[in-house]
Amino acid sequence: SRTKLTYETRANFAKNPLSKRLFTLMATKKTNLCLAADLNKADDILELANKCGPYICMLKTHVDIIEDFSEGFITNLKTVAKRHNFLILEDRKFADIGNTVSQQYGKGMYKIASWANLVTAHTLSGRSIVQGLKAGLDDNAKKQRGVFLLAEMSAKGNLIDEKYKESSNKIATEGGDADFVSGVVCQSSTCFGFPGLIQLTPGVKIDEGVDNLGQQYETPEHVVKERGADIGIVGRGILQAANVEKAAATYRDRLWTAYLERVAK
Ligand code: 5BU
Repeated sequence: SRTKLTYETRANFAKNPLSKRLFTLMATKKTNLCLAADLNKADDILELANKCGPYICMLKTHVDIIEDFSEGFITNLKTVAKRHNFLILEDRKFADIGNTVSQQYGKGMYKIASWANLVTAHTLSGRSIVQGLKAGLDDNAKKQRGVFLLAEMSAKGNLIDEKYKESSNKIATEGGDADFVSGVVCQSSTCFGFPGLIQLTPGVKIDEGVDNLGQQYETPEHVVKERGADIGIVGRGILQAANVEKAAATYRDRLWTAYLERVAK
């Protein structure tokens, strides 16, 4: 199964240039940690990214929770991403018809398509969600962008069932637009089988458990070895630590060791 293959090997299966790039980045930088930078001030995000940059393969943003967003913030974030060699994932969770998604992606205040290497999208509206994202990009830009499709969520009581999960997998792997899909956001190794896609799994914390708004956590070892995560997303596990840099290093070590143990013969 895909979970026994190394990231180097899986890079060769990737149809989307960004998943190939991300697999390779993970293998060379030796990290499968994605940091969820859920902070409300631009400078705080930049400071966090600078401190934790050496330990992460990707920084995940929710650009709509930033109170002082500016183009300058994006310029600085891109500089930090280049300095520390990580990709930027805007967790926008697009969910509308293609024509609207195309505008939400490229236009408005945030112009997400101009800076986010990767974005997330729900599959609720079907294949046209991927087509909508691609529609606003020129041929060159299409090769430098990708989407993670949601096939499962970590929230308690979420409405996603087996059939929805299977249909999401089909959108991610079949048809002419699958080359724009970098991976799947999900909670289990049965979400998809194609080794060229990346499994992104949120809900990761050393102290497993729940928060008071429905979030459910599992340990780094559990998500990588039992749930098939290729990349673990960690937010508050790092953000609320007394020393964020140390916490990032710890999560990196534990996620990476779990991956090495998973692929060991
Ligand atoms: P936390 O602080 O580690 O709980 O943050 C988790 C992040 O992952 C947060 O930014 C969520 O928006 C995101 N997330 C999630 O928690 N669960 C999901 O199923 C999806 C995204 Br999809």
